[in-house]
Amino acid sequence: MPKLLLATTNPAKLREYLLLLGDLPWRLVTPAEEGLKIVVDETGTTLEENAKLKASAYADQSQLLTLADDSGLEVDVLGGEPGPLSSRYAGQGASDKEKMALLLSRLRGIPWERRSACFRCVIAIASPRGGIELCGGECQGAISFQPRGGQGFGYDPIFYLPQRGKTMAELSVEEKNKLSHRGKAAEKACQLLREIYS
Ligand code: ITT
Repeated sequence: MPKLLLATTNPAKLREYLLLLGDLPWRLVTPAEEGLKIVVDETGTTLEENAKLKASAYADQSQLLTLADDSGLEVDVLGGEPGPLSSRYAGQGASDKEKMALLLSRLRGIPWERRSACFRCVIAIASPRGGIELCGGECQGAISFQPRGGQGFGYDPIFYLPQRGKTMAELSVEEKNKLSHRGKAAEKACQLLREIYS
């Protein structure tokens, strides 16, 4: 089976992708397994630009078909912040706890009806020959008043899903994959991969 490189440094994201893409006729490999140590400067201003930067940097280095994503949380009352800056929201190296605390402090006093938010994920699939394809997915929800749940990563404990009556961090990885922004983008990525690259 040919290899497909999952170009992420985030172990929780990787875990989600191993399940989401597990049925594809590619052997899923990680940067660590391929001995790759790349730092990609996410200098783009959009998720699309940053997803492309990551996927093409890893595809160049590895010479493998490569999938990367850039994802983020958009909070309506904050004009779409933190958006592409989601991972660096409370400064480079800040913990998930610090990022959530900062976001909750920015939303202090904002009532439930105005706490709507959306997780977005853009996947880029880059071929070592230079071709690149994009697809995306979204998940609507609201920012809760305090964290709840111990699964997932990032902002999951404060991302409330009204249709489930739970935060994203109260779902198992399988349940999260069924409704998440990444799950929806990965479904399209699977179709693209089967159509274009098999
Ligand atoms: P890679 O770039 O190496 O893949 P990363 O964690 O830095 O890892 P991003 O640049 O895409 O990934 O940053 C996205 C940030 O947005 C992530 O660190 C979380 O804080 C947040 N985020 C994205 N998807 C999320 C999800 O499914 N659940 C919770 N938070 C998420």
